[in-house]
Amino acid sequence: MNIDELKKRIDTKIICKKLLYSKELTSTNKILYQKAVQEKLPDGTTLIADVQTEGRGRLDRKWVSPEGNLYISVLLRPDVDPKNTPIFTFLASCALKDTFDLYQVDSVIKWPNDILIKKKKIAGVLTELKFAGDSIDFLIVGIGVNLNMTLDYISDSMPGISNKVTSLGIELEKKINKEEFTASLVNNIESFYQRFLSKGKSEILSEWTSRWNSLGKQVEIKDGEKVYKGVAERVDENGFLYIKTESGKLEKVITGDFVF
Ligand code: BT5
Repeated sequence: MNIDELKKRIDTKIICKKLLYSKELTSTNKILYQKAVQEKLPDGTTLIADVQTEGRGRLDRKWVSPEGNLYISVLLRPDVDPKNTPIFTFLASCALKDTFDLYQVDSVIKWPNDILIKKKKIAGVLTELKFAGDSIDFLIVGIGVNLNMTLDYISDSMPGISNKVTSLGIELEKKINKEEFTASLVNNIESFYQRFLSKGKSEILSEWTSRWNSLGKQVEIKDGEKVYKGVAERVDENGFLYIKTESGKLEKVITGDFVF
């Protein structure tokens, strides 16, 4: 990543005001978390890496992180109840969706943290938090976006899921300019974070819901061995998904993976 090029394109007051960069590290979420524990980093501090050797998904899953893609983590210090943390995953998803829209690709938000194109995963969000007593000390919102991963790389390195993964470069059949994509993502994160600061979490939830195309549709979610099937009724401020099953029962789903 050319950081000077990136900075030229960023127009923000909070996000990236402090910008950290590494060519290679274990995980941007892990390293930013460790730094934030050691020193008082300001709201919006951002860490970007070109390669991650231990990129993480939820539940300690692996996030495949070769050179060419985007790995970015943003530290936030919002004044919210820890149980509302998923709002920041939604905030990142809104920013991602609006960025993909600029590239005129049809991206789809999947609850709770995926962005898909043509039913293939192109980006994921991992939000982690540090408590200070009963409240939040800080949050780390980590975003991975497949920008320039090739079909060959995907089929060689991602056995089992290679037909469920894509990159923006594959979709648009061209090399994606990382600085350009990253700057518009950062600018969009800033805009949603500013809206959160002025209007609160319900604003983000409604922005997310308006971009979520599963509302009112039949969905199937797998949570370990349990499978929930039904119509997606709504998502609340704690990130829970409510599904109306065939029997008419309203099920609350706390976490899980879309079956797609
Ligand atoms: C996620 O987890 O989707 C969250 C991914 C967050 C990654 C970012 S990169 C910057 C920051 N630093 C980190 O260490 N992490 C964050 P989850 O919903 O659990 O999905 C993980 C699953 O996605 C894996 O088990 C694979 O099936 C699949 N997967 C792994 N790498 C992928 C990739 N590059 N593209 C698409 N799917 C992938």
